Amino acid sequence: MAYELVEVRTEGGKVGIVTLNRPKQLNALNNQLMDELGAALRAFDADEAIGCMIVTGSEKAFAAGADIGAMATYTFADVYKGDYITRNWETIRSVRKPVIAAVSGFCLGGGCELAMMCDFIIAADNAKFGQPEIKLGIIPGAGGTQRLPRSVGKSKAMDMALTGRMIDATEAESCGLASRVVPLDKLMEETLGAALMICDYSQIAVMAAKESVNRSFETGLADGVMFERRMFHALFATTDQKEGMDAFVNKRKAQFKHQ
Ligand code: CO8
Repeated sequence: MAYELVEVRTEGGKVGIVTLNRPKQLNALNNQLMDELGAALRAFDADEAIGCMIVTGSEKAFAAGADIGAMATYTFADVYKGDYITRNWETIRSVRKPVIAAVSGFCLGGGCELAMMCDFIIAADNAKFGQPEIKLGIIPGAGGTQRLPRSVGKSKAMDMALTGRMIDATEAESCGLASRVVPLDKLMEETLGAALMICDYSQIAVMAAKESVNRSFETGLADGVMFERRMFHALFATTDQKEGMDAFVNKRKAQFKHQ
């Protein structure tokens, strides 16, 4: 696929990086951009050489939300029947390898929802998160009212969804929305460091860890713990488990084969 609104590259042959690229619109998300993002992530997910992905934006904006100009004239019938603003929004959920959001600048509305669909968020110190849809006479439509409270708790999620106020990177980290905050000029270095670290672990164990953590959002504790237990048991069938434990016992670095 030819990419216009995202830039796609790899780092070290194993990290797939997708950079949202509509700078004049602060990376506002439209159908074309979401199609391209979905295609890029699916292609990386299917690529044996890729172990982790990063979604990022510009210094000024990760993404300032869905494209308001494009949405402004839609009717209920358009959005309910059609594919207008729903296309590829859930693609990230079907990606089995880890996806890290590297967020700088505005991360608002659909942009914040997109970041929350990634597996974790590393925020630059200039990042600003918010769900300002209420100011437009709508509510979040891509998981903001569902993933945000699971991430930051009811009170802050309500505060953000009902007032539309933005929170800065420090507040985002302290409430659990972002996993860490780093200086803006270190954002890609830090995120790449995390991604490369993940790539060097057993890909099967990494995928299993992701699947298990995600299961905690879909199920009760007893079922979740049993799911985790079975995944844990299954990993003893991998060559990588033998390698990881043998390497520890013999005080050497593990060389995982992803098998
Ligand atoms: N859509 C379209 N264009 C945008 C958007 C947007 N979300 N955000 C910014 N832009 C454009 C501006 O119109 C402007 O364009 P122009 O130069 O042609 O006038 C350009 O980007 C720069 O923006 P500003 O001049 O406003 O820059 P400021 O630095 O003054 O302000 C802000 C930056 C605070 C980010 C401001 O632009 C803003 O408030 N943007 C809108 C934020 C917003 O409301 N986001 C939520 C949108 S609704 C949504 O995301 C719902 C998602 C539902 C998903 C459903 C899927 C199923």
